[in-house]
Amino acid sequence: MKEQPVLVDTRGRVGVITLNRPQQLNALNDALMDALGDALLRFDSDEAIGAIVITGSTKAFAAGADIAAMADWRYMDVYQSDFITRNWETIRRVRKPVIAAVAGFAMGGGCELALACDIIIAAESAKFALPEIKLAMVPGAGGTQRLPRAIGKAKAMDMCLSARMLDALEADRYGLISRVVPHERLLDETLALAGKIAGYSLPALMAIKESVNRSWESSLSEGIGFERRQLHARFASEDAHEGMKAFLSKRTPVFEHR
Ligand code: CO8
Repeated sequence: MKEQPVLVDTRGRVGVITLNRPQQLNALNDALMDALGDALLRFDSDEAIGAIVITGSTKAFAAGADIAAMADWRYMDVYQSDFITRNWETIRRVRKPVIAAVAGFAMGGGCELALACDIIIAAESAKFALPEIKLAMVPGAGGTQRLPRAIGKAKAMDMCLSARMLDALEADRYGLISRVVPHERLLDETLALAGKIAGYSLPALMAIKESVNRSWESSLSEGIGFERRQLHARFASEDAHEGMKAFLSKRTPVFEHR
């Protein structure tokens, strides 16, 4: 039977997507990226799902774009197939929280995929690099844009120009990731976090995600204005009234995700 490039599973309100090309260290080819995009959009439109986890194997989250697939491509191949935009950008359309659970190598496009997620949980074994320069390539899936926003220009330039690899503790210190956990606890800790997030009111989560992302792309006053509208809109939410009333009557809120 043909191997599936991604495996899809659900744990309560959490959708779990596992990159599944272990022999190639989850190198990202078109089939994998198309399947990842499909799985993300399916979970995003599934009312029973409140958060999404993307993970890889114990050795690699993903070692980058598939070099074997790319080696013979020419300009017209990538231009006409709309390489990157066609399937790499799908993750930007997802409105629910997406958490990357990273063990082992997150390199090149694999590091960029993690950077496109909302939260990155790294095992102590995680290693992050944008080594495209070694191939005379450039990070082309958002690396030169998201990395400096995440860790600042000085560290980002160092990583992009020298191919410097960061271990999990360095990545944590520089703000590239959200948390470091023991290697063997990666999935349990990530699923616990994702489950907790998925239990909150989904429209509130979506509003927060949209608002934080807006902070990357707007001036402070535009961002504050956008946030204000999100705040006002909360008063149209049944969950917000339930959350506040439950607090006042010292009971656990029951959210209907409305
Ligand atoms: N593409 C294709 N195959 C890969 C890749 C990859 N990115 N990475 C590893 N593999 C394959 C190896 O060729 C090897 O295959 P085989 O067993 O058939 O020889 C297998 O996976 C295991 O790899 P190694 O034997 O090399 O394992 P090591 O533990 O010795 O080394 C490393 C692990 C350090 C991760 C090493 O494999 C490595 O350096 N890989 C390449 C990393 C890299 O350069 N990534 C950037 C790729 S370019 C990129 O992402 C461009 C992004 C820009 C646009 C984004 C969309 C494409």
